Amino acid sequence: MSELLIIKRAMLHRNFIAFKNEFSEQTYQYLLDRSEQLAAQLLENESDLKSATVAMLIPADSDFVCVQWAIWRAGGIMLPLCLSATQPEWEYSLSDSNTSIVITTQELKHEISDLCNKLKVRLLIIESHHAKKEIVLPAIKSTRPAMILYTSGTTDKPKGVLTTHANIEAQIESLVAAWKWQASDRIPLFLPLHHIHGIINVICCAMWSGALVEPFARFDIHAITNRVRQDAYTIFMAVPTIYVKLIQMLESTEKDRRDPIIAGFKNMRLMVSGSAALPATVHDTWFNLTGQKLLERYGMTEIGMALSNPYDGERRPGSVGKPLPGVNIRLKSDSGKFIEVENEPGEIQISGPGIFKEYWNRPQITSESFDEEIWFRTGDMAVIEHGYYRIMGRLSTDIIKSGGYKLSALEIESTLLQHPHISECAVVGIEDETWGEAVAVAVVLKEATALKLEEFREWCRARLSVYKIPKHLVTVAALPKNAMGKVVKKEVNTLFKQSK
Ligand code: MCA
Ligand code: AMP
Repeated sequence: MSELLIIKRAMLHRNFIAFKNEFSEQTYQYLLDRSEQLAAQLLENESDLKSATVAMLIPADSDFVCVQWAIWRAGGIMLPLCLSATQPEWEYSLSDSNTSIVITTQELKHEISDLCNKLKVRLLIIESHHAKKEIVLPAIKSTRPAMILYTSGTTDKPKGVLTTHANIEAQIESLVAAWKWQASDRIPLFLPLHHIHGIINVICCAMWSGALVEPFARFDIHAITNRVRQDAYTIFMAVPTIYVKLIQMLESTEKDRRDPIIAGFKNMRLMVSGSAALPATVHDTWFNLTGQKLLERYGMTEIGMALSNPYDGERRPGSVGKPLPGVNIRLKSDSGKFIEVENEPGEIQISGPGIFKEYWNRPQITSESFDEEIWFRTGDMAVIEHGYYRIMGRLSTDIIKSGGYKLSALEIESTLLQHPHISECAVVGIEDETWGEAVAVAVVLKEATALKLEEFREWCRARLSVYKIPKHLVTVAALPKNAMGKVVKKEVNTLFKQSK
């Protein structure tokens, strides 16, 4: 049987522990067996899912990998759903992706069963034990589509980013080589599993290497630092907000308890930050506290990881280093020329085997996102300084990065416009020490109405994931507009600075 590379890699480490928590542990052999049986459940009487989309609503533990591998081994495309998303957000993802099966657990099924009925989608509940059945799995070529992840951008609704097995393998191989992943590595997993930071950088790299993953349902700072204190981990991957929260926690913890935690961080072989800009002050504070120089890297759902500070060598605060193995990069200036010197800013364009295949069902947007068909236009500006790339910001003010999540101001605005008191609104990201940027909204109210922040946030809760809910609100008589009638986001941002 011709198996995917990630499965072949797991076969090299059959007896190693892949997942472990307080109560149980699972070997790679267990993941292989269980994913095979789940693949049989998915296939029913078919011989190949023929690239059907299978959405997974599965908690972050060994079952996540079993289901992921089962979908792949049965010939499907995995679509991991955000566990904390709202019903309208799930409905959008399932409909837009033409999902034909939703796979979930006994505990979570009640949350999604009505929606599956409404959309006439098959709902499959994973069983905790399977009678072992002989099955023949289809041969899956690496050029076949493997995963859809929804990402926000400059369109109002999120777009599905489709990657093939070959794209994913290239993304994993690049990181395993650059960051020297080993079978002896142990990593905590607390990042959400509907984005590549958690799926590729943590889970897939670990599984490729025969390493051990300790999952947490969320970023539980006390449980995680308790394990850090016990020297449980060799490697750690997080977004800047998490380092800010760890610094706040350590600085407010008594020395007796703090010192062993700091020793645990100091003993790790690698600590990585990414998904948003790591302020140089946070890099320095972390170094002064723990002696660890955070390795900052830059990536994107469409391209995987592209730039990284070195594993060996200078890790420069405020910089994202150099291209990772297999990644080609160029900077294009406003005037359309390619930049060949240092200190001149340009848009980052990336090509290579890790670049996604297409935006799901959006051929026009896909083709507009590439220059000369192979260079993906990231929309991020950068400059080279003394040999290292530094990210300068994004071309679009409609994209917000909060807590490591990429948010579309347009998507949030279109939801907020459904509020009965709002006649117009403009969403912006404003600087925030903990979250990087915090979502803020300026609203024009309908006549004789009022809006209180707390009530408004409550209204948002049923419609938007928690990180998309505005943290700040101002009411204005009119939104600042340019001659074309477009809201000027820079001026809305200034408005918030003045209101602080
Ligand atoms: C939560 N809260 C927020 C936000 N999120 N407030 C403002 N802005 C936010 N973004 C509030 C909640 O309303 C709640 O308030 C309180 O904070 C606690 O919420 P909770 O969700 O429990 O927070 P947390 O568990 O501490 O979460 C923080 C987090 C999480 C761990 C940093 O946001 C996270 O996992 N972020 C990582 C996302 C990620 O993986 N991004 C990678 C995308 P109250 O207490 O009042 O109710 S992939 C990517 O970007 C590319 C490819 C790359 O390069 O990696
Ligand atoms: P996503 O769409 O969630 O994959 O987010 C990708 C975006 O995150 C990139 O286009 C950047 O804007 C941002 N990003 C990721 N890593 C960094 C970093 N180290 N510094 C600044 N921005 C980053």
